[in-house]
Amino acid sequence: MIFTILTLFPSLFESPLNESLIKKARDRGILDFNIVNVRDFALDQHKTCDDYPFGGGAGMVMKVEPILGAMRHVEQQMGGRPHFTLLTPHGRLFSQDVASGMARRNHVVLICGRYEGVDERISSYIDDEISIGDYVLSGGEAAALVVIDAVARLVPGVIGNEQSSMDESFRESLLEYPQYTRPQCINDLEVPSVLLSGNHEEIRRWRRKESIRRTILRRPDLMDRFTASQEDRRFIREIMEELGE
Ligand code: 6GU
Repeated sequence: MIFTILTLFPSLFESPLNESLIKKARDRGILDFNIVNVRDFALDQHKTCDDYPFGGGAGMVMKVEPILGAMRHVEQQMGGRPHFTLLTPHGRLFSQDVASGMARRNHVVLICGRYEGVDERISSYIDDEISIGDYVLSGGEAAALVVIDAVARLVPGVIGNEQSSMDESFRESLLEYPQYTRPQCINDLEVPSVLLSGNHEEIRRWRRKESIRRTILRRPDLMDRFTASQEDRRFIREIMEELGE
């Protein structure tokens, strides 16, 4: 899978895309990255990429022509029209489902806008607009890295099956259960004894209940699209009783 990134700050991507999982996937030829400097496609001598907003107001607006120039360059380079996504705070919300959809594409282009915005006419040329959450970033670059990380781990071969089942559990809309490793005791903080019992069925039940407890306490919104089994409904009743005590 190829990610092309259109940005005014190409150097921001150097280290994050050359470490760990993504670096290994690159070395194995599973992922490829193509970083394009939008400034190279500015039309004037000064390489201007932003300008004052029509109608007045604070901040600058990113111009359309340099982005369009970079998009045409990518089409010619790749011999076809890839899927173009603009990263912007007013896009639709990124999620595990959006990531799965992207992971099925051969070539995704991520366009990093600056936070004050891109000239609205860019929307006539792109396929999707995505935001990663309800907070303000100074540009789409950090968001692009989030999207790349989430999508890359869904591309076959990038990680083992063990990990991918963890990503699946988020689609089931429950938070992960608490994890522990050695030592068994740190400053009086003990590992829950059930995890040392060797009883796999008891461990499974404990983890399931703790996943549900966390979700109820931290992300009650996720419970709306959770379909509980008979066992889950019993756990929910128990958790509610425990909370009431
Ligand atoms: Cl994609 N861009 C910016 N600038 N801010 C954001 C965002 C994107 N997603 C959340 N906040």
